[in-house]
Amino acid sequence: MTRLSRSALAQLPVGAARGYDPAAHGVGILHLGAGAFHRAHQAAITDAALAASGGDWRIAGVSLRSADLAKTLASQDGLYTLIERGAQGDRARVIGAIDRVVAARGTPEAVLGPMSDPAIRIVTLTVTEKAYGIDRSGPDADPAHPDVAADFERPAAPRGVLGLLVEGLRRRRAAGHAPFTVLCCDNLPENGALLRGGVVGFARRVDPELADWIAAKVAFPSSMVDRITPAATEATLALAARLTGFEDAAAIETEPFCQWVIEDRFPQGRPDWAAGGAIFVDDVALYERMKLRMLNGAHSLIAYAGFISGHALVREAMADPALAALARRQIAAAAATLDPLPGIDLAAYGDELAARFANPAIAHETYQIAMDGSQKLPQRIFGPACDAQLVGQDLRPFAFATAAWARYCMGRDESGERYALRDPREVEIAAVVEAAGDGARALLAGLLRLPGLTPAELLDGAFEAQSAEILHDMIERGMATAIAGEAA
Ligand code: CS2
Repeated sequence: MTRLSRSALAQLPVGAARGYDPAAHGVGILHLGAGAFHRAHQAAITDAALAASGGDWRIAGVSLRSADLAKTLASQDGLYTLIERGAQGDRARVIGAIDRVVAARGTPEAVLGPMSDPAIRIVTLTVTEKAYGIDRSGPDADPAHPDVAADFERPAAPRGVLGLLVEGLRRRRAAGHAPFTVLCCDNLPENGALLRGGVVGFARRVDPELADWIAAKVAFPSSMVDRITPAATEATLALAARLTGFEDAAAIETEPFCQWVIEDRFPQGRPDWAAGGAIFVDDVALYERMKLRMLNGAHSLIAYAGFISGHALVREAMADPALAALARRQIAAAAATLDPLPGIDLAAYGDELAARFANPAIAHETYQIAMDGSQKLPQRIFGPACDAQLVGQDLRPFAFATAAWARYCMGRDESGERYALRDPREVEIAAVVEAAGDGARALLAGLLRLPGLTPAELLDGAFEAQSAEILHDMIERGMATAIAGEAA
């Protein structure tokens, strides 16, 4: 079978490409973190924008960890197949928005070169919560983060996200070029303001004048991104070949749903992302909170409770009536903490979430979502729990999700088998687990008190007591029984 490449575009089945010539468009966006999520979301929407309205807005992607993707995409002229999988069946489309992907590990110039190029007008990011190194209480750069600490020492040869952005902006300023806009697309609350705090804070320590220039000149719009995208497997590649007739080693699969809500602050211009379905609003915060609390909060509950009770996939967890009921309870409890959103029916949004989680065509691993809990729980579970507590709303759903995370932190399944926690704070977590022995109360207290993790108002009160009692039950009777009891 022939490998996907530019010359294949004309031979694709009808509708499998958007019909514009990718090579006719220059590069205007640098994207950090070119993994499956970016390729299923921002790149797909940019593809639609290029087809509809043109512009020099193709994407140079940066892979911060692996070099494989860079090589594979290079051998396919940057093209890859995106398969949407839903009730209507599978639909494949070849995406032409990515010009190239470069591997940046150990070669900061691969990122700094394009950042210094005035043709790059936007830098977008999906690097995951843990990669930033931002102290959220500031927000400010977190000197305890290994990348931040290393980059403070050698700011001209950075390896971390904040260091790269600051050095890139320093070079732009030195060359007399206008700065690029920085668009965060990770699942963090008020992600634009957060990243701005981290970047300006970093710059403040290495070059205070540069910090003032960034604070005055660089736009950091917030954005809310949503598309459930599991890791690709061999089956994904085989399906892509079947649907397009071309071999594709970079194919990915995703759900039909796709949402991108963006604050419209792009001083150097932007693609016509609205043509690809993006929504531009003045303030993204309400949408972000809705998505982080309702979707991601329920996802985390399903991931921890599902993983421990033996469900490898989210859709399998949703086929367990008791766990599905708890997922719905979580969605409703999260919705109750939100201010109304213009034009959005939260109940309908919640129903849609449950249907998306149950999508029989999407194999999304609970273990994948369980990763990095210490980076996710604050905005997904603790934030809404604080708001719920303020108005006397029942805290039980949030306590149950917290207990399920704590059970997962024990690092052993119910048959005693060990698994890797995959959390940047796993050494601290393991120390708490070790010290607590089998005591649910001590374990929960220790985990909640990891420095900077839990808001003070959730400690020592009903929330902590309830979480500890539920954790005790999960350990004593097993997760499946705890779930069934909770849902009854
Ligand atoms: C998930 C998200 O892995 C996770 O933590 O909750 O990646 C989720 O699938 C996306 O935010 C959906 O838009």
